[in-house]
Amino acid sequence: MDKESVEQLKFQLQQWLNEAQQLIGQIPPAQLYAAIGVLLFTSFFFLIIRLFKRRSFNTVLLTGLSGSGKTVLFHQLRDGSSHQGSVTSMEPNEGTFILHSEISKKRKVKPVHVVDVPGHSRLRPKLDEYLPQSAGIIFVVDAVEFLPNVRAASEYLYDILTKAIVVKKKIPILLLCNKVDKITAHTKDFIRKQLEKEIDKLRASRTALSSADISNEYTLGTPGEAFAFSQCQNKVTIAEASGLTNDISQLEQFIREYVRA
Ligand SMILES: Nc1nc2c(ncn2[C@@H]2O[C@H](COP(=O)(O)OP(=O)(O)OP(=O)(O)O)[C@@H](O)[C@H]2O)c(=O)[nH]1
Ligand SMILES: [Mg+2]
Repeated sequence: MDKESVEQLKFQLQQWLNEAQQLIGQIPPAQLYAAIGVLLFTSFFFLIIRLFKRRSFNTVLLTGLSGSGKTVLFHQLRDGSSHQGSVTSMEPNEGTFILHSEISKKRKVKPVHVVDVPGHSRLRPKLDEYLPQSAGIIFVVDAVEFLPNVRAASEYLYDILTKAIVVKKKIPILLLCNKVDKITAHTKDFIRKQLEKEIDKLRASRTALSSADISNEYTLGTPGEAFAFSQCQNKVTIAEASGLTNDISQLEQFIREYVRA
């Protein structure tokens, strides 16, 4: 670019600037301020929307003791069939998909990120990796082999309910009584009451352990009252399912309540 064309460009720019100044001068100040106000307001509005959007997570976690049926449920949610459910999982199963029952729907639905965290105690810490972005936790309970495992299930549930992130973010929890296809399955009311009773006992013993054990950062329930899930800060609901016979509508309902389609 030679010197002349630079000069020309400068001149042109100066002219445009003058014109713009004149134009702005012609606008009444009130109108100008209003325009700036609207501009600021809309940018602010979009910023807020973006922030909220980022907060709406689509991860749900399947947790619970080994053998409760998480992997079968995972496959039912994804494929509508129960294959690969009979071996103990050695690592988390995860996938982002549209629920199988929603595939035929005409309108577009938001995919769900489902993580099946194995119940083996060595693999449970994996749960912590997924908690920060989870929209809900499904705690699967074997409704048939319930009584022999009530203590272990309550301990695991107690650990989840007292995790700082679960309490602070008020992550909703679904207690899912699975295997109701079997006539020997216990009712969800019975299971809820037994879990509450067992957690009440745990609370007493763990509080007595004193502050030396700080792995559980929050105390559960209302002091001086028998423990009930209704005392939890986060919403705890109870439902039934049978992964084997694909009776999972209550589970899907919970998922869609917290991961909007
Ligand atoms: N009757 C009945 N059996 C079921 C049902 N769901 C799972 N099972 C059986 O329970 C056993 C364990 O199921 P899994 O899905 O592998 O259990 P899991 O919770 O993934 O276990 P881990 O991976 O060890 O944590 C399998 O033999 C399943 O066939 C059900 O709804 N009804
Ligand atoms: Mg499994």
